[in-house]
Parts: sequence; C-alpha cells; structure tokens
Amino acid sequence: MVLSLTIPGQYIRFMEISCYQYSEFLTPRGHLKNYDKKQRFGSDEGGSDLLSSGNVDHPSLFLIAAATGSKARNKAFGIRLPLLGYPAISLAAMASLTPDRFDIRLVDEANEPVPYGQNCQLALIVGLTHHMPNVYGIADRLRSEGTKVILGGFHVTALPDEALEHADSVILGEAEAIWKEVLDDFTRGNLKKKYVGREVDLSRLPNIRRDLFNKKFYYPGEIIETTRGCAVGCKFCGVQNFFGRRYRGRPPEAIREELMALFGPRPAQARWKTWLARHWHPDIPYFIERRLLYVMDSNFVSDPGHARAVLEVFKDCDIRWYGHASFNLTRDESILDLMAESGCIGVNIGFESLSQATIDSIHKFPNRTAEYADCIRRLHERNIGVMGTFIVGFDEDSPAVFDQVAEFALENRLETAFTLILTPLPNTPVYGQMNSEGRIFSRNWGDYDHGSVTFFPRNMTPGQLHWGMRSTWKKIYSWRSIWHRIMTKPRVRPFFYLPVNIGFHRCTRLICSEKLWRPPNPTPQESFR
Ligand code: B12
Ligand code: SF4
Repeated sequence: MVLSLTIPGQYIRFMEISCYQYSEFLTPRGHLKNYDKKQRFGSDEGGSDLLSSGNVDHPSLFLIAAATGSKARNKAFGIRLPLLGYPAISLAAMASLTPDRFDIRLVDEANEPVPYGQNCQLALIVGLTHHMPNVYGIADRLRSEGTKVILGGFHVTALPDEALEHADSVILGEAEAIWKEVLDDFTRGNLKKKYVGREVDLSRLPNIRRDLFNKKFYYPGEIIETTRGCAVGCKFCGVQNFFGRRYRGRPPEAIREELMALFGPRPAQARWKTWLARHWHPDIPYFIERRLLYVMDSNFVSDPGHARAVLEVFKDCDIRWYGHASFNLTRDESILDLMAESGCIGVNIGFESLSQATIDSIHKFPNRTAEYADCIRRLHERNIGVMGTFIVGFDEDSPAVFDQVAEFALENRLETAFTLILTPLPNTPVYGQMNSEGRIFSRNWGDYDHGSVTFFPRNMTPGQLHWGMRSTWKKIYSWRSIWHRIMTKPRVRPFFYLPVNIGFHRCTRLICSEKLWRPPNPTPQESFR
C-alpha cells in the first residue's frame, strides 16, 4: 500500500519563482516598501570583506534545517515515515527572497549529512527547541571553518543570547521581512548581532523555492502555508508569542494561482485509473497523480470567511488535502460540508485533554470536551479522518489519564492519535509558571521533544509520566487497535490511514526504547528556579 502511494505519478510542474515581481512586502508597520531588485537586495558591488575566500561573485549560502543528531530519534515521531516527511517550508521561503547571485544549497539534516569543508560563506540554520544542542554543534563547526552563521526560529527568538554564543547573528521572529537587510550587511562585511523580523504581510510573499527540495526525502505531495498567527494563545504553545495573536491569511487568489501552477488541470482518466477508483477507492488516482496537499498552518480555520474562500480554491483545484484545525470548526456544518467537497481527507485537531478543567486552565477556549465525540462523528460522517493530539502531564492529570486517552481514541475510532508529554517550551506561559515554581529539572534542550519529562508533574512522578505516555502509544498502535479503528466498518480512507498506522506502530517501538529515551529519575534537589 505504501508503495502504491510512492509510485512516480504524473510529473508535477514546479514553479519557477520570480520573487522580484513583488514590490511591496511588509505590513504597514514594516519598513521595506516599493523597491526594485537592486534596492531590495542591495548592490552587488561594495566591500565584500567577508568574502575573502570562496567565490565572491557567487557566495555560497547553506540553508540548513537541523534535526536531533540521532537518526533513530529523528524517526521516532514519524518524521521520516513515507507519508510524514515534510520539507522545511521556511527555508524555501527564504531562498525565494535571496538574490540569484547567491549559490544556494538547502540541507535537511534529518535526511542528509551537513556538508562540512565546502568553503561555505554564509549558513542559516533553523531548528526546534529539541534540535538546539545539535544546531549549536553544527554552528560551531561551520564557524571554525570560517563560515558566517545566522540562527533563527522559535527557540532562538525565545533565547537569543544563548544562541549568540554559537552564531554571528540571530534573527528574531519572522525572518522574511529582515532578510534583505541581513544579506546587505553580510555583503558589506557588517553583520549585526541581532535582527528583529516583523509580522509579514502574507499577500506579498513570493512562492517558495520548491525546486530546492530533494523530492526523494519527502511525502509524495505538496505543502503550502495559507495563514499565520493565532488568536487562542494556549499556555503551552509558543505560536502566539512568535507569529502574533492577529490572524493573517494569504489572499485566496494568490493561493489559487500557486496551486493551479503546481497541480495543473486534472489529466483525463485512463481506464485503469477509473477501474481503481471504482473498485478500490475514488481517491487512489489522486495519490497516483500526486494531487495531494498538506496545509501546514497551525489552524487554517481561525477566520471562517477566509477558510471558506480557501476551501473553494481547493475544490476548484481538484486535489486531496489535509491540515490542522481547531476544534470549533466542527460546529459549523456548512464548513464541514465544504471541507468534504474540497477533497479533505483528514484534519489534525488539538484535543489536548479530556478534562474541561484542564482545557480551561490552559486557555484553549474553543475546546469543549463534552462535544469531542460528536465532533469526531461529524467529520467521520463526511469521510474525513481525525488525527487527534493529546498532551499528558497537566497539573490536573493523574496516572488514570493514560488509559482514558487510549480508550477515547479507540472508542471514537480516531484515525491517528498523538500523545505528547507536556513540555515547558521557552517563551510560553507554561515555562514561566514551571520555572517560578522551581519544577523544571532538565534544561537540556535535547529533552524538549515532547517525548521526555523535563519537570515535576503535580499528581504523578516523572517516571509515571514517562511510561504512562508510552503506554498510550502501545495501546493506540497495537495491531488490535489498528484493526478496530481503521479496518472495521464504517471505514474512513483505510488505504491512507493503514500505512500511516503501521508506520506509527513501528515508531512506538522506538519511542519505548530505553536506549533512545532514558526514563527520568530526578531527585527533588534537581529542580531549580
Ligand atoms: C507543520 C508542523 C509540523 C509538521 C512538520 C513540519 C516540518 N516541516 O518539519 C509535523 C506534524 C511533522 C510536526 C512535528 C513536530 N512538531 Co511541529 N509544527 C508545525 C507547525 C504547525 C507549522 C510549521 C511551519 O512550517 N510553519 C511555517 C513556517 C514559515 O514557520 P517557521 O518554520 O517557524 O519559520 C519562520 C521563523 O521560524 C523564521 N525562520 C525560519 N527559519 C529560519 C531560519 C533562519 C536561519 C532564521 C534566521 C529564521 C528562520 O522565519 C520563518 C518565516 O517567518 C508549527 C506551528 C507554527 N505555526 O509554526 C509546529 C511547531 C513547529 N511544532 C512543534 C513541535 C514541538 C513539533 C514536534 C516536536 C512534536 C512531536 N514531538 O511530535 C514534532 C517535531 C518535528 C521535527 N521536525 O522534528 C513546535 C515547536 C516548538 C519549539 N519551540 O520547538 C511548534 C512551534 C508548535 C507549537 N505548539 O509550539 N510539526
Ligand atoms: S490553538 Fe494551536 S496554535 Fe493556537 S495557541 Fe493553541 S496550540 Fe497554539
């Protein structure tokens, strides 16, 4: 089944990106306005003191998406499953804003080694919090080779001074808006320590440089970003502090243009495809043709008006797609109908907890636990799979929570369920609270992967939390559970969710491995303020 999804289908035309067609780019608060190519990227002349080695006319620029540094750990949460390996959209966006004279190489460390010793002149590295020890190692090594290193992303924005110990510069916040200035400064040999990116006006973003992705590493579809920002502000999440509380959407027409250019009109159906569609599943030809899209937004339905317009675009493009949405979407029957008509095959919903008291305490106001089962039913009735995310380790959670989550996933036949350990990520209210209460016992950022316990939970020991989270994975991805949730009637797209679940069954073994995740055994003295 997995193979059938990766058969090279119809050749997808990648867009040649012309970022210069965009003359205005920032929000009214921004500062780059109406510039032509030369103004925008700075003169190619001028002192290039930094470019003393390597090709001065075509300085080499590495855009590196770092991983954990452990192949097995990179695989553990499904990041390298055939259907779940995604490229870093942000680096491809930065590439599209980089002038042609730079010789760009995009490196995805989860799939390929960082090419050291290549005389690289400038490297941008991005990573999540749990990648940071590895990010710093890569940065140190590249700097020892004479490369100028710039770091950015969520963690660096939260702790820029820590990052600066390993970098020439850091970019805080959204990097696109400040990129021109950074490159100009680099060319002049005058990089500043800190750059502050501002909220980008998404209507002005160029299409990303998809041509830089090594297709063989990733799932066989396309990715897109349609919105940024989040109005909810859950206490464990850093999205609002990073992208802002104002919800920003890309204009639907820009999305249409991009998708139409990517997918083109649907080809005439050969008889064998019609046969497969009739006898197997109507979606199969879409997979063979790779007309599959992952919408990477945190929540594509924050603004129902914008969501509707985007769904109309998806419908017109005749594709299959999935993405993340908040729970309140399921209260609106007309949006649900439109989602089904637009080719939605699944939606990832952050249920987070089955306790309304916890939901209230973390400020996830759209969620109503009493409505969860109904919400899942409504999606299933429309043949839309539900990928639920849960967090364990909240202050109200007792050891009973693990079985409750597993039973909920089974009873409601969630197509996938992700149970993650609460993690006090820097720059989140949960971090502030745990820190002031002296409950954090690990500040090894490598542990901040949602699979490790880093703090003293209120109603259980760190060891109980560690093993309890793993027990939910074992129950949810046991063969029996997979059979019940995916293969018994009424089924929701089993040809898609069966291979995904088999992948997660394999991930569960990694997640439970004591070699990869040592169970925590902190003493109370290990906590500190
Ligand atoms: C889609 C998504 C996923 C996808 C895959 C994403 C991918 N390509 O790998 C999946 C579902 C697989 C996933 C998994 C995980 N995810 Co995730 N995911 C997201 C989500 C919703 C969108 C990511 C995205 O592409 N955003 C859009 C781009 C444009 O944003 P960006 O990458 O941050 O880029 C901007 C800035 O960071 C900056 N920037 C970016 N790159 C660079 C580079 C340089 C050099 C500079 C200077 C600046 C800069 O400018 C960019 C543009 O403005 C975010 C939430 C969010 N809204 O961002 C969470 C998020 C990134 N995920 C998060 C987490 C924790 C995880 C997991 C660890 C969860 C788990 N245990 O399973 C895993 C780990 C994945 C991994 N790679 O190891 C956290 C990270 C928190 C943190 N501080 O590290 C986030 C922020 C969600 C949250 N609740 O806080 N994720
Ligand atoms: S709704 Fe999602 S993106 Fe928004 S704050 Fe909560 S977890 Fe983060």
